[in-house]
Amino acid sequence: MSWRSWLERIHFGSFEFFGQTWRICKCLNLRWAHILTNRTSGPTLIADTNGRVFASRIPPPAGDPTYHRSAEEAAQILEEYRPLFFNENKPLPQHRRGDFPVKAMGISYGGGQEEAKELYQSSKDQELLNRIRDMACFQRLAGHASSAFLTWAPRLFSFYQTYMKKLQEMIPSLSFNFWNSVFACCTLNLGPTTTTVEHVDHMNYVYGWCAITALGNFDFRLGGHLVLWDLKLVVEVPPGWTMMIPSAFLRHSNTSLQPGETRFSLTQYTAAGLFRILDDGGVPRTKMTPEQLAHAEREQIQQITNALNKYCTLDELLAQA
Ligand SMILES: O=C(O)CCC(=O)C(=O)O
Ligand SMILES: [Fe+2]
Repeated sequence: MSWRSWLERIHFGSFEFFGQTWRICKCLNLRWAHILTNRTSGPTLIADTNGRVFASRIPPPAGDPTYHRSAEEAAQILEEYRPLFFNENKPLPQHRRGDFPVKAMGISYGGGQEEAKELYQSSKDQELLNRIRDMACFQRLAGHASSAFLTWAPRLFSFYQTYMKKLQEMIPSLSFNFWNSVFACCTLNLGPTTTTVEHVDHMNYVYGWCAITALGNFDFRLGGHLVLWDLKLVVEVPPGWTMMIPSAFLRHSNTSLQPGETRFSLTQYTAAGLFRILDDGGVPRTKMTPEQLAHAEREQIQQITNALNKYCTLDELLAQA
């Protein structure tokens, strides 16, 4: 089944409201969406009609109050570092996802790059990012999201793990952001009021999970929800909680915050291009002969057809528990 026909099975209509941050009351007034409230302290799994778990909401580790402190500390650091990354006198670099500064770090491939490499940073930014990477609070958040990935999508996780191992063998000089996370890249959404407008993260691996950890000081019942447009779902995501979604094809955005609140987020993901260049044996498509290119494209179509099987069903997950 192609991803398009699969998506058609789980969504019921589409709405085109580009470039706007929605207030939660606006979504409710339309009686358009289901609200996924947060009355549980456990994970919430989102599955399709065949029981395949394709997204999840992950709480902080149970019975560990220190995790919450790490989440608070990470938010404070992002607030403190924002002016160090971005000079207030200069216009902020624009991006598709909203009106807030972002800083991406990690390994990527795509957009005409010759080979997989670490994202370019100025030496000043690299120094600041290295400091962030070394902080225990960020390592904890990153590692927790990665282990939730292993728990709730073990086949997809092991696909990532195998490819990241191959990548390291191909280019041993590459260094990963976090020793305890399978993701190759991350973005710090620096707020101080991070709310995205409707978008997809089209560079990410199409079935892959993007881990979005919400941070800051906001009332999650009133704002900062993650709106999953194709699913007609508005999800409460408290600070310290993580949403895992296939962000390359589920359209998503956030609802707006209350005055005076702050919100940041840490997203972790792996670019589709990294998987592709590994499948292509490290040869960029622009350098392939027509025969090699045709072969690579045939293989890629086969990969996409198999990709849905990387999600596990609820029954499979229960059987492993
Ligand atoms: O902060 C969030 O909840 C969403 C972040 C996001 O979608 C992104 O950075 O691409
Ligand atoms: Fe996104």
